[in-house]
Amino acid sequence: MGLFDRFKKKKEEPAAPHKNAESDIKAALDAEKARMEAQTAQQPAPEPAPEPAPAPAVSETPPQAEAAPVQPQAARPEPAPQPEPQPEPEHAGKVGFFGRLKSRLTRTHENLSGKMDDLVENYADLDDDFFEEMTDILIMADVGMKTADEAVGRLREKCAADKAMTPARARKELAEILIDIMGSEPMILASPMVLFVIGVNGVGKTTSIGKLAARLKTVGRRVIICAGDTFRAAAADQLTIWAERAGVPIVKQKEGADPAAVVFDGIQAARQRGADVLIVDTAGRLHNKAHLMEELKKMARVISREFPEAKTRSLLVIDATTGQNGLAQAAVFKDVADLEGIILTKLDGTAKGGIAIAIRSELGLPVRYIGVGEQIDDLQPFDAREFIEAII
Ligand SMILES: Nc1nc2c(ncn2[C@@H]2O[C@H](COP(=O)(O)OP(=O)(O)O)[C@@H](O)[C@H]2O)c(=O)[nH]1
Ligand SMILES: [Mg+2]
Repeated sequence: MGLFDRFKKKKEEPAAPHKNAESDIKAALDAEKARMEAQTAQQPAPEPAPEPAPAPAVSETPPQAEAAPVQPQAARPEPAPQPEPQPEPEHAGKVGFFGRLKSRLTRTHENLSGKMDDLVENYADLDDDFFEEMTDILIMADVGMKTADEAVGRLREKCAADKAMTPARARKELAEILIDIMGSEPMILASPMVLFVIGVNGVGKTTSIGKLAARLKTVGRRVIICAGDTFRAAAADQLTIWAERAGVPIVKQKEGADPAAVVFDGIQAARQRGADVLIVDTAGRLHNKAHLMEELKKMARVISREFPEAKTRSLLVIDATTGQNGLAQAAVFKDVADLEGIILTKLDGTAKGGIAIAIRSELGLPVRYIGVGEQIDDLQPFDAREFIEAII
């Protein structure tokens, strides 16, 4: 216990920012805005970006949270009674987003669907050229050669067995095959649960945590965010802004603090508030795999010691615009963490959304959520049928 005694002394940040932190937060907010604007200037947004979420009543104590402020030493020695452990898939709140999803995926849609339209128009027969061109279209959308070959191979067999098959129907069959290859496995949420969000710098970890917290909150989960990226001061500030937007508490410490110590504080807060999900942000330094592994292991050790009843999982964030490079990152992270699945971000910013299919079939990892923009509600549980129908 000795190692952890010193952690206990550290104070947890209250849910709302301190007054003296307000200027920092403002500065960080301005910086974030500027960055967003710079990004929108670089790449024409598929649709005019609506104003930042009409901040869903950012209250210090979310409706589900207990009224008492979190005090690590507060007189509540025992953890709150366990909410019934029955897991449920997180698909409430999915809210027929289909039209919106389609509009966010226009780049990939124009690329893939546009080329498939031409293919179907240009070919009367299902000959070798037809299948080869179809394979090329998939590969150009980052579906990956192995997966494209597999999908088109299955389609060839189907077409060989059905003499009445037309190019237009073959295209529909291809979509069904891709849906089958991807599968849809909604993430099972336990309570309590610790979710590590990992990935290299800039992929969208912090942003996705904010969106995920908001989403889980709307389906009635009590969420606490833990600022485990202590590498840069700005990281905790940025996460604080997202916690405010989502209306959930955040636990953080100073820049340079031991991430395991922040996790320790997060656990205390989670116990005291009877939180369902503790989401932990992490630093994205991949250049030193050994260090990353050590850091993750250390945090995991704290959890298994201090929060053994919690189910602990890691979600790896991949930036869809990085294409095959994202796959390479995933291969590295797969070695160091027990991955629950992938959050695939920035699908709104790429014409190569086929990467989602490659991730599933080449890495064997389910895509759990997709990021389709920078607003708080731009994270959706992944649904293979909706996704494929939006892009093909
Ligand atoms: N267009 C778009 N931008 C995103 C998405 N997710 C994250 N971003 C942007 O990517 C940048 C890096 O995100 P951040 O969360 O700071 O990445 P981190 O370093 O992994 O924590 C920010 O400008 C985000 O707004 C997304 O789904 N779509
Ligand atoms: Mg970050």
